[in-house]
Amino acid sequence: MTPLVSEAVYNQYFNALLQGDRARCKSIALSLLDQGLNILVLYEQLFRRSLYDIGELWANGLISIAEEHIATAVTESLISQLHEPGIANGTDSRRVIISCVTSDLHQIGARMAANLFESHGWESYYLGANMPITDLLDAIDRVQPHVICLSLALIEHLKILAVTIREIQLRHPRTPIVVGGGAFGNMDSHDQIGFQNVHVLQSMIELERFISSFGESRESP
Ligand code: B12
Repeated sequence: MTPLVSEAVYNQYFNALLQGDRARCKSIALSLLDQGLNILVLYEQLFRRSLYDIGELWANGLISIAEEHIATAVTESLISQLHEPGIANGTDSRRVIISCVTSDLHQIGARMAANLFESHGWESYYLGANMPITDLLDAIDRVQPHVICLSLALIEHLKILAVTIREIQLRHPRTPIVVGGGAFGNMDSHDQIGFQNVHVLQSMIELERFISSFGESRESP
């Protein structure tokens, strides 16, 4: 994706984030939206990029866990403050369940996905981090979603993902499953992970394309 947030603006934002300066981060984000940038650009080029950079600093021992936690909290608060839900279309609304897999605590990508569906008028049921499989299955039975999204940051959790998908597909073989998160690294979106009806998507831009092309003709689950 062509960078639309300049290096200078990114650096200002990143420095403010490192200092935990939420007000400054918010004002930079708002001014980008005022300039007409799509929220997805902020998701990718501001929030994702800065948290990846924070992750590198943390992994190299250059910032403390506290600084990482503050940056994460600032980002989560901005994502929620800047979110503008679309209008769900009553009983005809499409429903989506979004969840992290069991044991995975990285929930920001999942939150972005939930917001994105909502801004397209879907009813999104966001289950958050570290979701036990049995409770996820119960929620799916109850909500009967048109799409199920799963997120995971850690490669170690790919086995849990496989178990989760298998369990879901035993009960709901026709419901499309979308998976994403840092665990997929540079995997191409067209790569298969060995399951039918499972889409691997790398970013919110790709998810937006998926949502936009989700066929009118699809039947309800
Ligand atoms: C914040 C953070 C945490 C927080 C998370 C809190 C929270 N509220 O989410 C906490 C402190 C809990 C945490 C814990 C750990 N973390 Co951590 N964490 C991060 C950090 C800095 C940012 C994560 C983030 O939000 N990124 C921004 C989001 C937007 O990016 P994203 O998740 O990739 O999502 C994008 C895409 O992947 C995609 N996407 C994501 N989900 C979905 C879902 C769908 C359906 C779709 C379509 C797309 C999609 O769209 C998003 C936008 O583009 C990352 C650094 C990094 N590179 O991400 C490390 C990182 C992921 N963590 C790491 C590690 C090692 C850990 C710990 C093991 C540390 C420890 N020793 O305890 C634990 C593991 C906890 C667990 N069991 O899950 C490593 C993982 C290395 C690896 N194995 O691959 C990283 C990469 C840091 C690093 N550079 O080493 N972490």
